[in-house]
Amino acid sequence: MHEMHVVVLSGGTGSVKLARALYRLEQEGSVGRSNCGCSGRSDYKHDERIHLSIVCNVGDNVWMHGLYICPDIDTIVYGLAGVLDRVRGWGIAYDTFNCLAQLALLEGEQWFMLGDRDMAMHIVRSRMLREGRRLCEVTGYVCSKLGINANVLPASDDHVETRMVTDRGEMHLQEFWVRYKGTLDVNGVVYRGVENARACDDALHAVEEADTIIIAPANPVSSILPILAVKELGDAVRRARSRCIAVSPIVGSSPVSGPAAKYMRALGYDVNPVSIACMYREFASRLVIHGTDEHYADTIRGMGLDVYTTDILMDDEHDELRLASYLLSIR
Ligand code: FO1
Repeated sequence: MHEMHVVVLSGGTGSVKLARALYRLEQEGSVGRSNCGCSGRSDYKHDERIHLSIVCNVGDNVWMHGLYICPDIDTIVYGLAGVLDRVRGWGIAYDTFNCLAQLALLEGEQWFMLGDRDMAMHIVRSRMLREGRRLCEVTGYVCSKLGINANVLPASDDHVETRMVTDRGEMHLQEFWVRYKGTLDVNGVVYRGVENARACDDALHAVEEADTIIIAPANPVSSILPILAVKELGDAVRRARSRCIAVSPIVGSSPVSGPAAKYMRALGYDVNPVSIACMYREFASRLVIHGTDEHYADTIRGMGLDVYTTDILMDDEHDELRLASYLLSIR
């Protein structure tokens, strides 16, 4: 049976919904379920097996307390392992924060919430990195320990840092978003270190071998463009443009979640699906937009992309599977 190689370019909180649905389809194999509604399997049938690789943004990685935190990688890992806190969209469900409380006693107020169980991930990762292991090896290792059967790959093993240029100066994305709660005015965004970053070999290989590349409905500025700014990866996706489908993270004039609107405006874009087409047109040949945005379709087609309209909102597991299945059907 033919295996369909699917690559997802992924950020964190929004992307994990699509990633875990594709993962579920991968795990179920090609054998769909009958319509009894009682097997716990998804309703969707495919005649091919899926081989899934998720290429994760690394621009929001940050060193804290001597530990290397990779929020987008971890959100995907926890999502696929079934332990993600679905309300927050990051960290482990039911985690406690005792270590952080003790850190606050010793070092003063902490603005970045690291859970006790989550901390174990950062301790293991940081130790392995200090021993000279690459981030992709470390990620593969923790995935195997957590029983994840998909390739979760960092875009790069090198440190790239998404930094916001604000009136208070340039700062790490986490500082802007978490410490200052996204309240400062943004004048620009830079991906520090990206010029010298090499693509993770496995991520590059996955993109080159992919039958379908899906750009997840993620923040284009802080999640997807930092992946594509890694030169070798961006070039590989450009070469695979005809096989690349992007899902708009914008419905009407608002992002489905998060600060995408603020970041897009900072880069001079209006907030609508046409701007998403503009940002991705060199990388993707197709854009999936929400049904109510049909009126943008002709403009986007005029920009050289095929347009598909469907319900792109993912409020529950059923929505996630529906969108994942739809994307596989239009490849
Ligand atoms: N987001 C917050 O808004 N506040 C936090 O304290 C916070 C802690 C945190 C810890 C680990 C982790 O993996 C993610 C965390 N996030 C937190 C999410 C993160 O800041 C962003 O949502 C992502 O970087 C954006 O993709």
